[in-house]
This record gives sequence, C-alpha cells and structure tokens, in this order.
Amino acid sequence: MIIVHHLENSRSQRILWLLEELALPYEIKTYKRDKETLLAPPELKAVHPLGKSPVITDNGKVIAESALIIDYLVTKYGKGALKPSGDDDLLRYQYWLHYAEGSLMTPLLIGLVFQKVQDSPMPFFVKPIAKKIADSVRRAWINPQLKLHLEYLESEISKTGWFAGNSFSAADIMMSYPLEGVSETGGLKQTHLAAFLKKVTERPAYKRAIERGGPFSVIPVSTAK
Ligand SMILES: N[C@@H](CCC(=O)N[C@@H](CS)C(=O)NCC(=O)O)C(=O)O
Repeated sequence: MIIVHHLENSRSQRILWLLEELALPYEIKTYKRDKETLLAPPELKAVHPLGKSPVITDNGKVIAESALIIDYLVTKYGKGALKPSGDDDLLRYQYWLHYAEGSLMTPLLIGLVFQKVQDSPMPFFVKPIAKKIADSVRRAWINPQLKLHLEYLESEISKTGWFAGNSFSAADIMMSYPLEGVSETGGLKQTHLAAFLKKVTERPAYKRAIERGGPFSVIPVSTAK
C-alpha cells in the first residue's frame, strides 16, 4: 500500500492529485504545520531525515522529492498514462519535472523569505530598514527573475495548452504548484498560464485530492497570535 505523508498546505497536494488521476489505492497520514513557524512537525523526520513533505512509503521504500515521487508512481503504476510518448515530448516532460522545483521555485521561495523577514516582530525603528532591504531585493532580483520565468512559461504554454505533448500529463501537475503560488499573490492576471491553471484545477481528480487531503493553499498562513 502506498502511504502519502501529507503535510497540510504543501507540495504533497501534487502527489494526492496524481494518485487520484491514476486511480490508485493509497493511504494518507496527515501532519500539521507548527502554528508559529509553519514548519513540519518532528514526526516527519521519523519517515525521512529532512522531515519535508511530500514523502511516500511504498512496500518499505521511502521516496522523497515531488518530481521523483511523480516519476516513480507514473513509471511503476501508470501503465503509460500521464506521460507523453515520443522522444521530444518525453524530453520536455522530464525538463518540466526538474524545472518546477529546480528553477521556478527559487525566486518564489526567496520572495517568501523576504516577506517573512519583513513581517516578523522587530523594534519599530528597525521595521523601515527591514522593509527597505526587502524592497530592494525584490526590485533588483526577485521581480526581474519572476518576470523572466513567467514570460518564458507564457510563451511555452501558449503552444499546446500543456507543458509536454498535446494532452494533460504529470508535468502539468508538477508545474501547477509554483503557478498556484504566483496566482495566489496576484501575479498571473489574464494570461494563458491563468487559463491553464483554471483548466487543471477544475479536473475532478484535483478536487478529489482536496476532499481527501483537506483544504489547500500554496502559501500557508500562520495561525499564531
Ligand atoms: N523540493 C522538495 C521540497 C520539499 C519541501 O520543502 N516541502 C515543504 C512543504 S511545501 C516542507 O516540508 N516544509 C516544511 C518544513 O520545511 O519543515 C520537493 O519538491 O519535494
């Protein structure tokens, strides 16, 4: 039995969605984020030393990293589904599996870190300095990088409406997570990327994953007082 170690509001949404698309049986073990730090609870470290999500266990094997889990499940159980055939489309498929975490998540994460620094408690006279530093990093690096990536992605998704090949694939699941992050911060507007995101998040399997795994937001909000 496949067990998904599912951290609320996290990348493990991708894995639940994929398993629903493949109609595979699985169990969910849910973990709550720390209310203040938003980090995963220590119990996840008992599954994998980094204590991050997603991680799955399957017949005694522990598998971490979204892209690897997706590739493992599609290859082992997919019977050819959700993966394009043909050398060129397959190469694109693999490219997007790597790109989502390896490239696109970087400016998004750095943006989140600077937002967190800016919002954290500090003496009132330090606050304007923290904001100034965060704003200058956003202006000098984060925003230009995001623009670069989003223009590239907009032109790629305009080709067929999918990231790899002519139909929905697991690469679209992998790419949706960072795009939902951009969308949550109002960064997609009326683009082909926004249309793509709407189309994939309306899929019944996406909705079933949320029914089973619980409500989902890419940017977890602190519930700490
Ligand atoms: N590149 C990894 C990233 C894993 C990751 O950082 N997961 C986040 C959730 S979205 C996490 O576990 N955060 C809680 C923590 O760091 O304690 C993947 O795609 O699986």
